[in-house]
Amino acid sequence: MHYAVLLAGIIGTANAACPYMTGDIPDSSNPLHRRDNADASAATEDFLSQFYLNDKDAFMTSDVGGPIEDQNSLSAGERGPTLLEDFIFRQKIQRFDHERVPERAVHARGVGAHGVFTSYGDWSNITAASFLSAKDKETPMFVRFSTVAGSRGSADTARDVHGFATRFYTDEGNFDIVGNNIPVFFIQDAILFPDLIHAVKPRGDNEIPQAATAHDSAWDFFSQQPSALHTLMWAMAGHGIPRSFRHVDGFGVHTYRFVTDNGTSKLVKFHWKTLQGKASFVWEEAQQTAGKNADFIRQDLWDAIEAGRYPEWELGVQIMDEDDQLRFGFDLLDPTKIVPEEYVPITPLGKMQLNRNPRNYFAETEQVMFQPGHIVRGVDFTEDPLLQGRIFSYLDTQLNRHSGPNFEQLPINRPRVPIHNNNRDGAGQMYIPLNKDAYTPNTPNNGSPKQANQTVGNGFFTAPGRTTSGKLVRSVSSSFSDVWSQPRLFWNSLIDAEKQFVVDAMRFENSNVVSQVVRDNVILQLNRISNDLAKRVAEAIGVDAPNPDPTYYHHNTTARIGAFGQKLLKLEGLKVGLLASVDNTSSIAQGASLQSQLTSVGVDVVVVAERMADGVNQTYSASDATNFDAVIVADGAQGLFSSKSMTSENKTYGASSLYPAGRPLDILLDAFRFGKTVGALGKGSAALKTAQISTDRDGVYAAKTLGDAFTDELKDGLRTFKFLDRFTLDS
Ligand code: HDE
Repeated sequence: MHYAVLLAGIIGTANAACPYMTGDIPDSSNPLHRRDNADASAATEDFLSQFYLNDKDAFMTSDVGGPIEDQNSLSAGERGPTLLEDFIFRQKIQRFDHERVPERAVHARGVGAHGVFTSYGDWSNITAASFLSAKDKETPMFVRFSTVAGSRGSADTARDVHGFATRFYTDEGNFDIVGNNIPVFFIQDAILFPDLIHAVKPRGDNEIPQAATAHDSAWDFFSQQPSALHTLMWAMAGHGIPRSFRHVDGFGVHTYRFVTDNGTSKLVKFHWKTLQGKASFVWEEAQQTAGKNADFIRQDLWDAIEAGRYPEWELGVQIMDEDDQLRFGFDLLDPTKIVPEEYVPITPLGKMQLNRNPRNYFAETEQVMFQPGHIVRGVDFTEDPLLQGRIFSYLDTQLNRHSGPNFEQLPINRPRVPIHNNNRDGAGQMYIPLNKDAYTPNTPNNGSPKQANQTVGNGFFTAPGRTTSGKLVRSVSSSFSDVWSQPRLFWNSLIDAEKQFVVDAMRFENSNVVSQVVRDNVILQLNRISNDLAKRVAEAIGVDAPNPDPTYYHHNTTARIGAFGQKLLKLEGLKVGLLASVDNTSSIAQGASLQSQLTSVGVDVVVVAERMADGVNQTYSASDATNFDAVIVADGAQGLFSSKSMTSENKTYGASSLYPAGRPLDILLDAFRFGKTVGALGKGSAALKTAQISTDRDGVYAAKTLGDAFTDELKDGLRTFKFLDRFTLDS
């Protein structure tokens, strides 16, 4: 039924000559068809606005355009039964009953945004892809970030791999890089995907636990299918709980091919590097956030874009020769492997900026249908068996979600170029094809639509040099068999605090595993990566410390692999909580002064007090350390932090009954223990004393008055983001 709404939207717009509806030849004056320097943002607006349905000052109609005069159902007499004849009632209820489409089988929880890709140069020496054909060439984009395991209503901060799906609406059709924020995957053969997902998803009988891997079946699978170990290490190390989507890198995971116009091919790995810098939560913080604001991460992206703080990523590729497939000691077709940047550096190709929120979540974010099979000329697949399976799966799942093959005609999926082929009919067909002879070859239409390679010589997708031969086998390639050396490379490359986070995460997850056999198997596998890791996890989960199993042990390391320990590149969209008191107006006024010093770096100050008042943005009743990236106690608010206010002898449970007992002190303490910057102004430093937080510690700042010195320290603290010395390491 939603097609009817779309049609109504189209009919209601002025752009009756839209080339997408008529199939006209591209018009070079149309920004959507300009070959270079197109204003891609305007192009998105131009394109999507054809489909906007604006109800302003309109009278209500039924789906077929008749007027609806009231909202009462038709009954036989004032107190009589509702009549079947009431088509208005039936249509309204029926439409409501059909509002949902099946949520995605995986990656159900997500958030989308529009953006623009700008090429840094003319890359025709490595690819014929037209969006990379000229310096400054702009291409409209849509991106959807997601978690994997949780259902559509699950919390954003569940520990998980995160989807990073990007679509380029290029002038030669849609190109999707459907990637993740972790550069490797759990399995090597697509046929195991249902097993992986069934193991990770909630139990079959009681549907517990939601959006979590801390249960028997997940760890049973991970420990019996050790190809999962590498991805698991990344997820446990902090990449599984990012601070926001703005702060994650993205990866194409598989090796792909780039093909030039003359048919030369190279192997490439896609990388999206965040230009905000990487930032992750710590586990207790992520858990607390899930309860306090399950929408934390989608809200972060939405708010940043609404405020004009457009997040950016650089698209780069590692470029390798066809002959390099086995050169690095592992197989480039194996999706459980990274190519260390020391072996092959990343060549930056261009930049993506996300600059526009969707106008309607369902129509855009829910209906966007990414597919690894959406490639453009100049990009080709490889024989990676995971990728090969994905090319089938995504199309199949879209058919299920949208009950037919015409989902590519939905506004968010529609290529921004005219479509001409002999595909016909199906549920919800939106075009009225004028060609009555839908076959090739044909004479009535002079052979139209013509095959591209017969006309412009640029028709091929498949790299002309690709060959394949071999016996039919059902087996994993022997070149895929070492699944322990790279998890060890990852472990070796972490800083101590990150290693501790891995250990803590595995202790947490396996403490929830009931089966002793599964826990034993987990330690057996971890011990193939590192005896240190295995012993530390074993100690907490009732497994004997194992002796070293050194077959895959080595001392190699690689750079830039962790989620922590690197300074942020931008502070935009971070929040500082200023803990103030309505009883001291000057404490509240410090909010405006602090804000004026932080506006230039895009940081927001949130003034917290006992109740809403002038200059107060949030109450203690609604606040929590998870709301802020740094917490500062204002001069004059120290009275709210007396330890006495924590005792039950005080019948008011704290200085005020307006918020839970001890809340201001909890905010300060939690911020400190989550590794955040904390500080105090003037007499506010008494609060630090009460909390026993020493100003000698890194990331703890106290100043008599608010001035440049203090805000510089605060900014530096925010850039550090997490003070890792706050976390206790195993000795
Ligand atoms: Fe997916 N995956 N996947 N996946 N995947 C889906 O497609 C699948 C894999 C990824 O925001 C589904 O439209 C198989 C790797 C993202 O809309 C489904 C295999 C990577 C998204 C599917 C994989 C991903 C999906 C569910 C193993 C990173 C969300 C709904 C062969 C490179 C896209 C849908 C969005 C979604 C199948 C493995 C990323 C069922 C069979 C590896 C980001 O088709």
